[in-house]
Amino acid sequence: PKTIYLKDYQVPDYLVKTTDLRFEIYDGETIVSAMLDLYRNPAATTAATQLRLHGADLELISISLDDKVLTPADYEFGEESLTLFNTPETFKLLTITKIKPEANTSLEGLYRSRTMYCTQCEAEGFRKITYYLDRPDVMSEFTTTVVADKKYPVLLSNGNLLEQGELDNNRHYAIWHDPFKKPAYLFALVAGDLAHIEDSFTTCSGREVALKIFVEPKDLDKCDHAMTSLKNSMRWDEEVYGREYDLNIFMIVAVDDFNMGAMENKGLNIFNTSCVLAKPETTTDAGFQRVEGVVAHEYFHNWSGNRVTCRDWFQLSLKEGFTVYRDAEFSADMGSRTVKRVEGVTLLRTLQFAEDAGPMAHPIRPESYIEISNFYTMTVYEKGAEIIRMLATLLGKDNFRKGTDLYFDRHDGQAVTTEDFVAALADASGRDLTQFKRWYSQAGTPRLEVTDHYDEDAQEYRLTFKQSCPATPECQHKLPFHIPVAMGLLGSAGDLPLYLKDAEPDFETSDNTYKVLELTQAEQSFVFQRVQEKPVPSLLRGFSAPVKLHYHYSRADLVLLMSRDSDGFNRWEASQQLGLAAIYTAMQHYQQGGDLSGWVLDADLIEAYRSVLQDESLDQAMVAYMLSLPSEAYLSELAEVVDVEAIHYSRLAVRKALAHALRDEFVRIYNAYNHQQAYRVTADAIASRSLKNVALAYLILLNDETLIRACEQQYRTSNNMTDVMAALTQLVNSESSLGQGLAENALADFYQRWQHESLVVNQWLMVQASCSLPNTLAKVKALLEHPGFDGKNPNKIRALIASFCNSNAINFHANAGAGYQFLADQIIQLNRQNPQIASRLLTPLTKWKKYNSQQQTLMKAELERIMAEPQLSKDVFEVVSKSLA
Ligand code: HT7
Ligand code: ZN
Repeated sequence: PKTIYLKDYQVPDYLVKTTDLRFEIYDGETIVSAMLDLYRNPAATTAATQLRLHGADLELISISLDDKVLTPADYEFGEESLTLFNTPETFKLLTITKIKPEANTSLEGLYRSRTMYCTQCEAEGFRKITYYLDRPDVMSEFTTTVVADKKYPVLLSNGNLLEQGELDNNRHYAIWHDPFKKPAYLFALVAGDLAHIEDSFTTCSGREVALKIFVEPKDLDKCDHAMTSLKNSMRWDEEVYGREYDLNIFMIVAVDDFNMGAMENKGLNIFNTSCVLAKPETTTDAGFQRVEGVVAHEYFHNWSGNRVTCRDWFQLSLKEGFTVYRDAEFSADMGSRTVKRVEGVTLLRTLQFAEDAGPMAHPIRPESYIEISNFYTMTVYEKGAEIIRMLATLLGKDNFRKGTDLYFDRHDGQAVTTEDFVAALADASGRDLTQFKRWYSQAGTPRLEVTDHYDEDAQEYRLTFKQSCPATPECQHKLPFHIPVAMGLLGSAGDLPLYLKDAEPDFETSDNTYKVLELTQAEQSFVFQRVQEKPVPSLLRGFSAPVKLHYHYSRADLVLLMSRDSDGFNRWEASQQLGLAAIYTAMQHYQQGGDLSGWVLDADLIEAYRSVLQDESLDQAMVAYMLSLPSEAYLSELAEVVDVEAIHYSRLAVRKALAHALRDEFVRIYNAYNHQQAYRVTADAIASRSLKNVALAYLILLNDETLIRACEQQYRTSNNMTDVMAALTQLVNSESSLGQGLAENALADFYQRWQHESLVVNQWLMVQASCSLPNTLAKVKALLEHPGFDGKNPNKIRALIASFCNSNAINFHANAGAGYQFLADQIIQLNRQNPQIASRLLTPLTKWKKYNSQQQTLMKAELERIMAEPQLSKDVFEVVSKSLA
């Protein structure tokens, strides 16, 4: 397969003024007529006389240019292309093609999901619908006619509805017009027998917008949360970014078969059901929060992505990084800012840092790709959002807003680059962001080594930062990054005032206990004056940059930070550092052949955790997070060589030790919050449930009959899925025979009760696939044959196969490679059926270099087996070949 390079970018030879589409949907096939009004691009360097259109899996029925029917002499088919010869300066091109949505298992282009037809065109799916210039810098005004049998009463496309009516043969039609020029990847169409809820929103300029959420009729009772989230998002974008919605109608459609979370098609967002449906009985708190976040994310794309789009797919982070930043800030404003930051950083530090250290590492603006679908990554999305966050930190609130205003004004209706984005921010703020742009072109996670020196006589405190960045596939030697380090200094009584030597007085903030230091060199020092005691530095507050920070904190320092830091994020971070140290001590013991049963922790450590439990000033959600030890995934990311068993058993031993030592506190907390109340989805209510369930997870480790029965009672009597799933998870993972017996009954009961709710069945699959007890692989294999599983549905594949391989290290890496072989078999099967999903499943195998030599050999052998498959998709080929390189 061919590699595409950013350096080879060329403007398109032709542009499309208008695109008129007509879809005739019949059982088994759809006829697509496309009338394109084309003109030579005035910006092209030479006057082209050929037009190369993209097209894949299409049957061409006819093609005419300015009413003249073309013959095969006038054109040529290539791989995914159709080239027309002797094309004039301007012309109208009419193509008629036949496609087969029912046979489309890739879920790109037009396909059938259960009872409806729907589309997914990003990134390059439109070429599976008709021949087109399927690239984001070709923007056109679309009019779409959808014709179908009346058994599909709802016919939708982008923009505003122009007309609808009846036709012969029990058929009907709808015509939609989108007045905003858009690239083909934002095209959407839906036809189905759908129910909807409806609301309206009055924009800041007083325009009335109809809001509709379409779902299968059985799901109509699960749309309210998405609607509330949508209205909150619309208001927030007006207030925080000055962005108003622009069409008369905004629609969301929920689809059960979907490769990703959702898609921001202009005026017609299409959502994975898992990201739009929610009600307390079927959806966990995390599910509710996901709906809120994804609804906001897709809505925010209307400006950051649709009105201003990407010039080419190398610029993907222009819209995705920025929009993730916007949705994270929205969620922070809707709930608890610190909690949202802890969750965001946890995701980044486990999954994105691992990606940045592996064979698929790439800068947020990659230089090359084989298959662009492989670059919808944690790096482009999550690290991309961190880059925007750093810009916001460096510019300050007002300048950042001036910058985004300028960006939207300057580039409305255009397809632009990340350079254009940074230029707008630089121009609006007057800041030089030249060095900052290295974040766009250099991959890898920078490492910050921090040392300090306190001069008691001079009352001066010096902090020295050394930055470095490991080599990544595209670059061996990195230039220093521009890194904002938000910080403060703690004395025995809390935050100290900061007097930075040689610094300009800080006009922007009245808070003199908080500073943003700007690192631009490989090594840099900062001296603070009038420091009356040796301080403990609170560094990288709010995780102000996506780096790995190393400073040698003593346990006493961490206890101080955990209890006194004014920065909530760093309080949590200190708790994690304490937890890490405790796990490392146990790991050392285990790796030297020691026994971890009855493992105990130092008394001062126990007291530190006890004080968190007793700290009334803390948000309960933060208490829950501070008591949760670093995950196995994070421990693996930090390890040079991952010792799967040592990580699993040491972490478990520390958890058991905490459970024994703090039993009374956990019981008190569990009882205090375990009362049936009407379910509410407020931040406070979510926090209480989360803390109670963290306490339960500790208590269940004690293997105490009363506590196990309490857990089972919680499973049976709770009125919401959060508490039901929390209890079920603990029973399923319980090592006691009582717990195992109760788990078996509960699992049977759960399926019996929820078998008709596909999303709930997915949670049932997930809890079993993630069980850390032995023999889980056999259970997972058996579940592949269960009626609750469907090998064509991405959500089911993620729930069962991906959960086992990504969230169950102790089982995935056990049994002499049986887990690896299982995964490779699944990937080989999916390679042709759904290449995007097959490729995404590969991730755990790509990490083979981080394991011991025996595991390496076994994992590599499976990658080689996949590589030897005939007809490997571009998606799978790219990831496997880069992993083996
Ligand atoms: N912009 C959307 C990307 C997306 C996608 C990409 C590849 C294949 C399938 C896909 N479905 C949606 C989602 C978003 O980030 O908003
Ligand atoms: Zn997005």
